[in-house]
Amino acid sequence: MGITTPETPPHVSAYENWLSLGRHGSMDYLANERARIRRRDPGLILPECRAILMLGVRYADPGTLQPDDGTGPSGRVAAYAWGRDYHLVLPERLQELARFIERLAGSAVPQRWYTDTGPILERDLAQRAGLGWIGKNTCLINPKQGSYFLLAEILVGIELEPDLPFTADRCGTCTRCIQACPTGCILPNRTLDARRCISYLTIENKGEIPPELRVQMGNWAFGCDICQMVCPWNRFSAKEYDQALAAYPGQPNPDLRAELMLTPQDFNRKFKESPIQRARRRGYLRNVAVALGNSGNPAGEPALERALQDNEALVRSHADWALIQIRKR
Ligand code: B12
Ligand code: SF4
Ligand code: SF4
Repeated sequence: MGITTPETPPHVSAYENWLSLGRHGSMDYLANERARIRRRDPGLILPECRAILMLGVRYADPGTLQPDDGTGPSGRVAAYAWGRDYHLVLPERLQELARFIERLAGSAVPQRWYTDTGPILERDLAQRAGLGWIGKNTCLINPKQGSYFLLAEILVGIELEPDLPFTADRCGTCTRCIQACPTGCILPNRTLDARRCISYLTIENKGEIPPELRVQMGNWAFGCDICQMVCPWNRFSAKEYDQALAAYPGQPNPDLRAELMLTPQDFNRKFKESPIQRARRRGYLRNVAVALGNSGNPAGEPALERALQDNEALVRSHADWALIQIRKR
């Protein structure tokens, strides 16, 4: 945890510039006027705000993943999404912390809390609260914790002494993440072109995945961890993580053929409390089809042929593409 003030985040201009270049793609919620004004001035969210507590919660290190058993084409899911959705896990904790603050203060304290979905530049504020630096991969990295942690914050209406910003840049001359990114979407100014990021393509993008990018996606079925997995700061970081975010069985490496067979009921049951719900069945099966196509494994053909009859046009078109990839090989 670190503490910062509600002043304008130091790199808000990087965010404005990023939006003006259209690098947010279809994530309109980042670009609307209300969201922009609030990101610039956290005081608009809570006029009584005097301090912001920035919090980090660790999730599993994908580098600890056991190799899959090799029985069939399997996919990969980003480590933050292996278990229960943090949007469901963290609010309870934030509420508890908010009550704890009130107990300490001995009276009601105006407060607002968020994790991810608030109009807050979380990485920028976390850097100013001393939690770490912004790496070339654009992630917030802590020298001891690495970057496998999520951010949350509580805005409070009491004066608290702010921590010092983390001003050092520990990336040095390293460029591993930039070299490893399959789609080359990491830009030299510590932002990325989200439209080409696998995380965006598999989670936020609701439509077709551009064919030229499909081949770069490998077997990622939801999110992507590559630019963090190659980061030396994650090699020696602490490995303990919050057990409320522990992986569901089979989740890190889903069997792609089985996933492609999920009915809407199966999907909702399986991913009821998982971040994968965000992609909806049609987005997830679209990703699974691409991953199967990229596997080049003929064992995927029957499932893909069945997916050609799926009710969702998005699933059908990506299954068609995937079959062509397998047969080409
Ligand atoms: C939109 C979004 C995405 C988009 C765009 C990501 C991006 N890099 O811009 C997509 C869908 C691609 C994405 C992917 C992921 N995301 Co995301 N995402 C967000 C979200 C909602 C907004 C981010 C945003 O505004 N982007 C626009 C850019 C311009 O802003 P920014 O990344 O915050 O960067 C700021 C700083 O870098 C700073 N800055 C710029 N230049 C410089 C230079 C210096 C020297 C300094 C100090 C600062 C600095 O200025 C920017 C603006 O303030 C935040 C939650 C939030 N409310 O902030 C989560 C968030 C950033 N995501 C998160 C996560 C976990 C991920 C993934 C790891 C998930 C995955 N495994 O698939 C990947 C990581 C990909 C990557 N390399 O960034 C975490 C990051 C935690 C961390 N340790 O950094 C956040 C904070 C969510 C959370 N509450 O935990 N994400
Ligand atoms: S998450 Fe994957 S695609 Fe996105 S920047 Fe990192 S390595 Fe590139
Ligand atoms: S891989 Fe290297 S350049 Fe990229 S974030 Fe990590 S230390 Fe920085």
